[in-house]
Amino acid sequence: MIKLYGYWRSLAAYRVRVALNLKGLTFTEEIVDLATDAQLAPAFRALNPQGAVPTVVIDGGPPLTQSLAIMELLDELHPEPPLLPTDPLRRAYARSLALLFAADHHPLITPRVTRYLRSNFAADDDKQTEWVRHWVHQSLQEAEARLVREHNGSSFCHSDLPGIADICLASQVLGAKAFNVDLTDTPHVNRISAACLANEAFSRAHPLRQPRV
Ligand SMILES: N[C@@H](CCC(=O)N[C@@H](CS)C(=O)NCC(=O)O)C(=O)O
Repeated sequence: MIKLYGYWRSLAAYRVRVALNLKGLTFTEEIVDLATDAQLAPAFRALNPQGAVPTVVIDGGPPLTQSLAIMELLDELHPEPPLLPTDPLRRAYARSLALLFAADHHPLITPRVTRYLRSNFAADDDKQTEWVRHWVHQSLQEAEARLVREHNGSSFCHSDLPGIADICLASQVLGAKAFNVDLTDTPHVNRISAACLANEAFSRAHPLRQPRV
């Protein structure tokens, strides 16, 4: 039995939901209400000291954190359909693009960062929105430049199957849409994100299709 601790609008939890759906795995999701800082409660921090979702428990085993590590574990435990291309160079491209989003850009827009901007730098709602838009747009422009160079005409970023790079890209585009970021300058990103959203595994995981409480 797979238990996901997540939250409807968490982009990182969305990634894990998509990966679970792509693998055809059944899971239950327990809501950690980020709106009320439930992630900071001692009971949840006992599961994930970072105080962040996603956190996954498989068959009552140890809690697993970090969406990329969780997705790669799922891929190793359930190899079909693969979440990484078979060609070593394309695997490296896929991991690198996934990290661009999950390691470098998405962390900048998490609640802990915007909370700190508010409490320590007097950033009001407008300033926080400007901050989020800036980093989300920059990440997608950087991905666009990468795809111009790396894309080989496949349906998704690096292959004809959606994988970790596509999942991370789709999550960041959801963030962009939520903050009304103008994406007219990222056509490759937009085409791949549309291909992802047309896939049932992605649409079922969509934030707006999740329970909120
Ligand atoms: N790099 C982590 C990010 C985890 C993360 O920051 N999750 C956010 C929601 S998308 C969270 O729970 N944040 C709580 C907070 O910032 O207080 C991953 O990919 O799993």
